[in-house]
Amino acid sequence: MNLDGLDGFTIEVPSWAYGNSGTRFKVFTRPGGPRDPYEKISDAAQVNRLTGLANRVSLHIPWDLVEDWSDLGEFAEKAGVRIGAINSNVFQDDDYRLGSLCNPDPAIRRKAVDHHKHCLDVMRQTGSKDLKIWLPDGLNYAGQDSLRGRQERLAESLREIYDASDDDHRILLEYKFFEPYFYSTDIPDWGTSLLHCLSLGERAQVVLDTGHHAPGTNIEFIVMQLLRQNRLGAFDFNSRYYADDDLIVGSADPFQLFRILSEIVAVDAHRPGSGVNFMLDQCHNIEEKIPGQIRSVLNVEQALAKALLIDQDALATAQREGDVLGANEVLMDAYETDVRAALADRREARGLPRDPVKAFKASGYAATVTAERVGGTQASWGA
Ligand code: AOS
Ligand code: ZN
Ligand code: ZN
Repeated sequence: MNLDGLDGFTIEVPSWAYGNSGTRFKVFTRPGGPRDPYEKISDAAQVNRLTGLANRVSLHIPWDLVEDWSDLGEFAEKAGVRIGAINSNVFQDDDYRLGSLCNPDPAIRRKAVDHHKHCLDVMRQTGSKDLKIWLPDGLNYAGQDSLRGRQERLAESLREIYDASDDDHRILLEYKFFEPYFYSTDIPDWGTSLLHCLSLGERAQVVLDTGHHAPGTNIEFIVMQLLRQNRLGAFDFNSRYYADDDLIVGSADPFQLFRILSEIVAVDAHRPGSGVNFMLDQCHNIEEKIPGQIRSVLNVEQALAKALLIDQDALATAQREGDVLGANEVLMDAYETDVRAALADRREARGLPRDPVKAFKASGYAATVTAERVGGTQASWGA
């Protein structure tokens, strides 16, 4: 089984996956939860240590504020990881009740643009190259604000952020069709995100969060289309049942994950340097967090391994000859192949544990940090 295509493939993990999280009704606390960004990075580093797959950690500003960014960067490197995308946050401030970059009040737009400029500064100090923007902006009622006016304000605000960024920075623009407002959101879909990116410039690219679509949406079509335009900047991988649940990627629909990664493999976008940042955007509310993240990166690796097994020549022949069932069979043959033993062998050959979840449990890390992390306040989804 040739899985060489996995060489160099990595996944970025989110700092917010390790802090306490929960539902709209209750945040659950776990013993040993991280109290600051350093401890979140230590937890994230466990995922990389045991899988060899997760060498970057996304940060969230202001949830992950520290006094000395280069110190945090050095700390991360000593732990074997580095700082990945910087996520702005314009959804936890009273000022943003009516929006941030689209707000009708120019003073609030100014504050939101300045926050993004601050994030660019954090990137300069941490060596991060990606500014990831997800906006909570939207409307609950028809007529509440001008749909068109908000797009103009958005374009203007994004322009200022883009122009303030460096030549080696990327602006990653995420879309979501609902929440926190429900009549409309200001970046509801990939088309809107892409239009803004196209007018900003080449360094602006779309983030596809797999949880942010209506049921039944053909996500792999969107992946293909963005790749065609060279504008797929990143994924936020997760799984959903009804809404943006941020559940473990590949847990609800592993076949969908395979289909998405098939489009990636078709144009070699899984290779390092392709420009697609494969990130997780997840919260582990009821399961253990570090093993949850380990499971997530392994699920992505497994789906990618299966996508790499697709016999592209046989597929192209069947498609050309109009062999409908034959073409589908080529895809299903790859998907149905059990790659677990081959992946375990591959890990072993690289000095990694065959079963990273089991190895984490045996490592005693959870007990050690529970003993160490006494006092202070644990970080929660948010701070
Ligand atoms: C929100 O629904 C988005 O998925 C964003 O990516 C958000 O920044 C992330 O969930 C962390 O809060
Ligand atoms: Zn997301
Ligand atoms: Zn989301």
